[in-house]
Amino acid sequence: MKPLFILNGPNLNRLGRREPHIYGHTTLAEVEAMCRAAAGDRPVRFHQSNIEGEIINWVHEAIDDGAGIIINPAAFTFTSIAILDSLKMFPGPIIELHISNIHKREAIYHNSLVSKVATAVIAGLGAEGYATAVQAMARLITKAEAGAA
Ligand code: CA2
Repeated sequence: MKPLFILNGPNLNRLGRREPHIYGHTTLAEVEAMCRAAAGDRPVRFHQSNIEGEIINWVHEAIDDGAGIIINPAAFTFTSIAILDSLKMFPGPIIELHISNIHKREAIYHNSLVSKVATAVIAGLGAEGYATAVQAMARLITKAEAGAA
């Protein structure tokens, strides 16, 4: 079974330790455990980086080998044409995920580049949004695989 890639952008390694009124108290390690439980038998490649190029390299791995991508690009959401270009090459489903509701926040958080290529966007469900994304992704992968058959 092809793996599900769950990619996390800059500063999310600090999750649960800063600004809990926006991002909650759940740590990224707890998010990872939640995702693995929600994915069941499907292998999960869960990564976080503060470096744009590392995220792009994981998208390239997913292009070669992945069933789907869930990505919280954090601040790169609004700045990275390079991540956008890499995601354009991925043939499967992509879910863009944000812990907070970016549309309720300051204007700098409103214009997502990644949304232009995402199959779906989840924002504002807190850390539980990751489990919701994994469940939704299972259905998207089933549909994509049925379409490809
Ligand atoms: O809500 C999200 O998941 C965001 O992607 C988080 C990004 C922000 O730039 C996006 O607009 C929305 C920021 C992540 C910062 O990471 C922190 C982690 C722990 C504590 C504080 C910030």
